[in-house]
Amino acid sequence: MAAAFPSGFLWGAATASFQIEGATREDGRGESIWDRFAATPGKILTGETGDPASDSYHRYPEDIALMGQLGLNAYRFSIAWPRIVPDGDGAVNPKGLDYYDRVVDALLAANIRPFVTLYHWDLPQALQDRGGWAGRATIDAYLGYVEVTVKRLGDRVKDWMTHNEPWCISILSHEIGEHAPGLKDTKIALQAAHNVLLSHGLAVPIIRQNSPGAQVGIVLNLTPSYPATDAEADRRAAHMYHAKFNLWFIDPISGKGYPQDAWQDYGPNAPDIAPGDMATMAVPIDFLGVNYYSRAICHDESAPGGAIIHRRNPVNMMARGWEIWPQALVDLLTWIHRDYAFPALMITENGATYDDVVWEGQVHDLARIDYIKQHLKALPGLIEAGVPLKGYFCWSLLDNFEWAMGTRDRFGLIYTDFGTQQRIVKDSGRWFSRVTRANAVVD
Ligand code: IFM
Repeated sequence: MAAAFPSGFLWGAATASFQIEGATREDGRGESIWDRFAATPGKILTGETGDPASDSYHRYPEDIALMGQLGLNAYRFSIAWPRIVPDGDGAVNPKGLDYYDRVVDALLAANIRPFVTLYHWDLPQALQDRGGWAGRATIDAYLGYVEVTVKRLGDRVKDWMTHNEPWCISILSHEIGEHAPGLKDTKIALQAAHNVLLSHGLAVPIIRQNSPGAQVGIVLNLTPSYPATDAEADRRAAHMYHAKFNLWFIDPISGKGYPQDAWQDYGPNAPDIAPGDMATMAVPIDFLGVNYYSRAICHDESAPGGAIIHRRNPVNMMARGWEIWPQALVDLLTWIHRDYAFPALMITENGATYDDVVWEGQVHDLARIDYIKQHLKALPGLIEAGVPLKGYFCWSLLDNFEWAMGTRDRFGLIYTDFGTQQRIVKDSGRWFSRVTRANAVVD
């Protein structure tokens, strides 16, 4: 018996501007930190830049037609801030607004509900030159960009997300240094995280004002952690991972403040907080977007072999070495529903990367089908048990520029030939179109 979803469930796919658009110098777009980072030798595994990526700046009508073929009723995409305000603040570029206007109209004409992420990592470089997210000036600039964008699109777009994955914006990019701007400084990273969450809190009322009836949320990447053994030290390590990776972001936006044990562990690197900040970032939201891919298994930090392992069973992995563990998605949604009061939850990203090959014009990505199926299967039961899950967005619509991995890591339901820009719906895309039409997990 197929596991069925409630009527009105949202079936979507997700993308991000820098990952799909290309056309980085067209129509007045300014430079972003990802343009600068990708142009720096050694930063991107394949040596590629954001051009042409999947060339969706030009090919969006074809991509929207493909969404129709997949039976999607929603599409999550992001706006490139440097197309709208090329220098971060100051002059607005009308051609940037016009572009997203056309995308939104084309989506609506195809009966696809646009879910717009306002920040998915392409910060204008001019703002980074003035300190980026570690400085409060970037918050002001962000609010100006948000206002101008929502004013223009807010009559038609009614679903907004302020940020995608604040952990990646701050820690991965400013402490680990794997993403733009490529810094390695914990103090700066935690200040950036604080300012991103604060900008979220300040943006929500601006969005509501300019888009009457809007549903507004934020997207967090959450990774459940499990101790590698029952040893007390491993359990402590798993808890600290959870506190720094998950609670550090979900607690402040829910009015619980920063987790105290992680705060103490960070010592002098903890962020500076101004009076009122914590209340501001705890503004009530309409939904939480949850991005889930894999779990973390944690060792005592002093044990040999590193603190975190991402897999227990080496045969059960996607191409990048992330373990496939669908139960963690169930644990995650159950925990969020139990401990927080978000009126609605969306899975805003879930998906897998494999080394797809084209064989006689087709892509037989059975492993991806299996991954998505395993993750979808438990959801109807959770919804029945009261978890307010309203939608599932697969990452990603089509193969694209996967950040530091370049185009090596393919996540799409649709294959992109990066030489010709030809699209091929993969077997997973065909299967997903049966799921979206049946509103149920099918074989
Ligand atoms: O491609 C990214 C996306 O931009 C953010 N979430 C994770 C995806 C896969 O790595």
